[in-house]
Amino acid sequence: MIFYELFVRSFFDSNDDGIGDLNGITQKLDYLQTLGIDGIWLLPIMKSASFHGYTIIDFYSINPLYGNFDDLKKLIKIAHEKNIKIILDIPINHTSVKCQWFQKAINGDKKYVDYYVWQNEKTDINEKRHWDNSPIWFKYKDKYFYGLFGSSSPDLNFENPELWEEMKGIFKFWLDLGIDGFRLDAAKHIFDYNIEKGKFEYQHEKTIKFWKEMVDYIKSINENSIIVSEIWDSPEVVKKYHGLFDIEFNFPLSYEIKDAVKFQDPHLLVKGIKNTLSHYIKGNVESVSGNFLTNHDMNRLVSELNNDINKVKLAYSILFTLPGYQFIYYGEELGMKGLNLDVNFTEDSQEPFQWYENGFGPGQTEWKGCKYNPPYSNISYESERNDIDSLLNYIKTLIKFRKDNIWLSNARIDNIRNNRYFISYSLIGKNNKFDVYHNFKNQPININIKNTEIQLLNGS
Ligand code: ACG
Repeated sequence: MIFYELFVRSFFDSNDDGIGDLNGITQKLDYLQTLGIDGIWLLPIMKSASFHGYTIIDFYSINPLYGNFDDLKKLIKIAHEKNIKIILDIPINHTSVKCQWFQKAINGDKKYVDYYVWQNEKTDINEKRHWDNSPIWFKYKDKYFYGLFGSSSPDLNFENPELWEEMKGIFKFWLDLGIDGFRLDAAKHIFDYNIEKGKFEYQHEKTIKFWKEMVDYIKSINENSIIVSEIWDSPEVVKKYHGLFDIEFNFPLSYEIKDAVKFQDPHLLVKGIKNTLSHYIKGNVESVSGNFLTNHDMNRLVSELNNDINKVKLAYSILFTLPGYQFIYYGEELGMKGLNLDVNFTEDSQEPFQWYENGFGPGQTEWKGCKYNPPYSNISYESERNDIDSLLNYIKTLIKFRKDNIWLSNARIDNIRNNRYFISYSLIGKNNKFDVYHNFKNQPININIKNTEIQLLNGS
């Protein structure tokens, strides 16, 4: 399966307010179908005060700027007619400070006080987030609350069993509307603060127990639902969750592919494959690897690879010749640019999708200016759709290759070899086998395959 990660605000605007919306996606389903994707991952669409939507005010609502429930149902219906599934991003680790639950908690409603994590006698309110030193304790009126993702998003307290039931209600609500599954935001963080010890600590066993119950519940409503987990961590941590979710995002592989291409070092890719796809080497796949190069938290690929389009194409060739499913972040198929210099400030990789070369036209979103993707950059649907050499058409070809060879998703990897400039490996299915070669040098190289000298062009 190939998924398209879609930021509604930036995609297509159906009502001329400059902000993308659900009807806009419905209008552009033909584009997505022609691209060849099988599923859309909608970034959060619930009511939220933040531009990205990860701070939810009401889990049972749709951001009015994006549309209403009828719009969503229509989108799902037409997407299904085109064999496209819709999965929803669902950030349940925290709420917005504007959420009614938090407002009631602040006003002393006991039920909701227990929904959040408050300072106790052991708390060190100066403790910082382990990966970037951001504060995690915030004062609201007279109390400090725990907010791993910042002052506007207090963490929910999953020690409280009532919340487990509340969450099931939320999953059911969206499944009943026809949603095909979920992208579980911040999945490793459900139990990451040890209240008894008064310190930050990942408690993976407890988190796994929580998700097992949620996954079983979701599957009891729709056994075909698709559950994707976001666990941004080392392969060792990701492995703890193997088998729990249908698809696991493979963050370490995304780094290894990009670094291998950037530094022209195939050995890094060998390392990435061995460390993160070992289950495909052993042929024992419990959770599908969700492979991607970039997402909304990261630099866009063209910027990451210093505008070297050959390297960009090589990275995509690698992505589409590994087992697992692929996720493409919107706009990446055009080669849009953007740098997220700070993980707390992600607007620069979420710029309006560029439909037109001059920067305006029907449906073009313009909720923010385009710092990285100004008009007349030759990065637009209009300029690329009929250009046979465009990145858009390159990616379309790769998607088509993948769809013609569905067996690749579960292929076993064998015979991984590399030298200074190339890597080769075999992908093996029940009745099929491909030998894959990627050339990392910026010029053709000669290699010997079965006693025949073959020239490998720059790329794959
Ligand atoms: C998700 C969303 C993101 C969203 C939130 C909060 C969560 O995609 O858009 O933020 O709803 C951590 C979390 C992820 C989270 C990102 C932003 N993503 O785990 O769930 O932060 C290290 C840490 C990771 C960390 C990553 C961030 O371990 O946990 O992700 O850094 O850079 C090696 C290591 C690996 C290390 C990496 C990178 O690979 O093995 O451990 O990861 O290097 O150094 C949104 C907004 C935020 C806002 C929030 C409320 O974007 O600004 O605050 O909503």
